[in-house]
Amino acid sequence: MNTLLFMGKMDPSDYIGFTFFIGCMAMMAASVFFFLSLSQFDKKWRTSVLVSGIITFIAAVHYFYMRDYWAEFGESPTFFRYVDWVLTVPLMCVEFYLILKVAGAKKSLMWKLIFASMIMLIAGYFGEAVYTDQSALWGLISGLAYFYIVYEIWLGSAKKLAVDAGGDVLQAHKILCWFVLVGWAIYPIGYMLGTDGWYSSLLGSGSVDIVYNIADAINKIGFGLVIYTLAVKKSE
Ligand SMILES: *C/C=C(C)/C=C/C=C(C)/C=C/C1=C(C)CCCC1(C)C
Repeated sequence: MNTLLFMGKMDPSDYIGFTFFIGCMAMMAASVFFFLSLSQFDKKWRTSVLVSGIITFIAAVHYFYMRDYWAEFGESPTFFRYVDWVLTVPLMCVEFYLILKVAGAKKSLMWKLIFASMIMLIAGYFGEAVYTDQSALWGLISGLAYFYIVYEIWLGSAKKLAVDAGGDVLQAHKILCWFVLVGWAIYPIGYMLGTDGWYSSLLGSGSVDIVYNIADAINKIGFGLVIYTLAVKKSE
């Protein structure tokens, strides 16, 4: 069957399928919102909002496929999920760089964050899809890369730049830092619900997808709105 045209039957009690559907719509709506707002910003801030729109747009396309995959197979679309993340999470790292450029952020900061995010995601994919009997180990490696990102933006060079920039940029940076510390921390919970490890006796197992879908909506759209708000303030 042509997956592009296939419309899976929706079971009314399939609440996981429902979150895939809503996720798809929310990401599409957010993209339209970000794209159509572009002309109101000063040139300097347009790129940041454009990247927010690209992030939600990439997610919308993946949600379209994931929704379909879920409807057809009733399984977690782990592959599409990670392809989505591998594209969108580095773009979120780019956002940190873009807003801190006013304080003289160097590309090396961006590459450091991107590199750590790739380690985080590749290790996560290994643990969730490839070496599933070593999920806890790969989860740990992924978690270390995650904590490196948290360190870099909360206390490291990114923090220093944000303080130098001050004002609206510092405020936006702080909110984005909270997104990474709290919003991103939802993902390892999903991972632990979906894989076996020492944590299984504590958490049991549950739906990875519902956790990931909620986390994506918060992080991709919320993150984008913080950037949007900053751009609005700076373009006044
Ligand atoms: C839009 C998608 C986003 C912001 C995805 C973020 C994903 C993570 C922060 C994933 C983190 C993981 C760990 C820290 C350990 C377990 C494996 C992962 C990949 C779920």
